[in-house]
Amino acid sequence: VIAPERFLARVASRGIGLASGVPCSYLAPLLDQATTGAPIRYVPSANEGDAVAVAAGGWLGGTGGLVLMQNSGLGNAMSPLTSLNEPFRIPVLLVVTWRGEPGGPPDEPQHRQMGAVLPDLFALLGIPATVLPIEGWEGAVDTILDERDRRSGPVALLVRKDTFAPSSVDLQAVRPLGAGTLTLPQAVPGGPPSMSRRDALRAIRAGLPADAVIVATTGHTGRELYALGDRDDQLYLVGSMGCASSVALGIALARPDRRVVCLDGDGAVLMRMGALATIGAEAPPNLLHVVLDNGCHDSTGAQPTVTCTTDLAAVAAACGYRSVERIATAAALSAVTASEWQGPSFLHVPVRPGTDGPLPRPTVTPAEVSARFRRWLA
Ligand SMILES: Cc1ncc(C[n+]2csc(CCOP(=O)(O)OP(=O)(O)O)c2C)c(N)n1
Repeated sequence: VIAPERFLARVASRGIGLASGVPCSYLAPLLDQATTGAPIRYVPSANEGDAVAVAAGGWLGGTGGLVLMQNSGLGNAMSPLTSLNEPFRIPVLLVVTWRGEPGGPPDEPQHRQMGAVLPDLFALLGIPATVLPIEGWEGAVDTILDERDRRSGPVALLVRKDTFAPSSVDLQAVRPLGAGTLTLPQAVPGGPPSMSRRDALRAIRAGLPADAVIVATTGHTGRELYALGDRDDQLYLVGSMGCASSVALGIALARPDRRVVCLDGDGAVLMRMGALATIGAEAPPNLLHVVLDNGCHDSTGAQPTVTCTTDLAAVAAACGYRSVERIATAAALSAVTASEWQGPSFLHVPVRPGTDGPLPRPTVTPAEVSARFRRWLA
């Protein structure tokens, strides 16, 4: 069996500094060791897709990413793997358990179907995947990481039962369980929003310090930010809806010296609301999460979301964000973004649906956007 600390040390020596994942019992020793934070920082994500996005953010911030998951969660990760890692050419090492392997040890019925198709699924996705052997595991790790570097994309190690030696980590001592104390924000009067999305973006950019980087959610938000002026310190996500805040979290953890701003949409936040809980728990002081809430999926034809009955600011407060504010005017928005905010900070910004003026699509490709963003941060 493989000693989990040796496995992590090996991948750390290949430039991996940030891990994220969702547990599988096969990976328990590795997860216990990772939870100690040595030699790799570990972020427990709410689902496997968020974990892929956190690792992607780490890479953008200059450190390699590792994702730990059960194969039953591969479907959750499909959106960022195909619409974040692939177009932006973001490498990541996936460590995926092979539950339900045909001919393998007896397993639960819910693993049968995914177990049967797992290697074929990776092959279809064009993601190199190989079983992590116990004999000669170091060579297998090195080979798959060489492949990661060669293709600048995801690669996977498939992990069988009893691959890792039990760990001696006392989890309760590392990350004690327990309830926190919560302060919910005051309710504010409703009424139609006065700001447009473009007003809000302009106000945010005007307020931010020069060293801040921006991660914009997919759809019209990224395009509208681009319309205001293309910059190397702006990342316009396409696809991977809901992953912007996890990408921003990864960047914020990899680069604690930089201010990181996530521009999110209400539909996107609702799609992956678990990310708010992870951000609240990791508590990066350099992260500002702005939700431009137009109450609809504006980018796809303004179909309503449910934020008229869901208080996203209260959700963020309940998840442990350090400060939560509701902001209704451009002047207030500039003032807050220019202030010495202490994150994780959440700004709930009601905006009008629709777009002011033309909305060009970025002519830079996603791969160019991520490469220059990473260079800028370095
Ligand atoms: C997983 C996934 N499902 C659907 C889409 C299609 N899509 C692109 S943008 C968008 C709407 C996003 O809504 P919101 O976050 O509220 O931002 P807004 O469009 O209002 O600016 C949708 C549904 C997608 N990109 N990814």
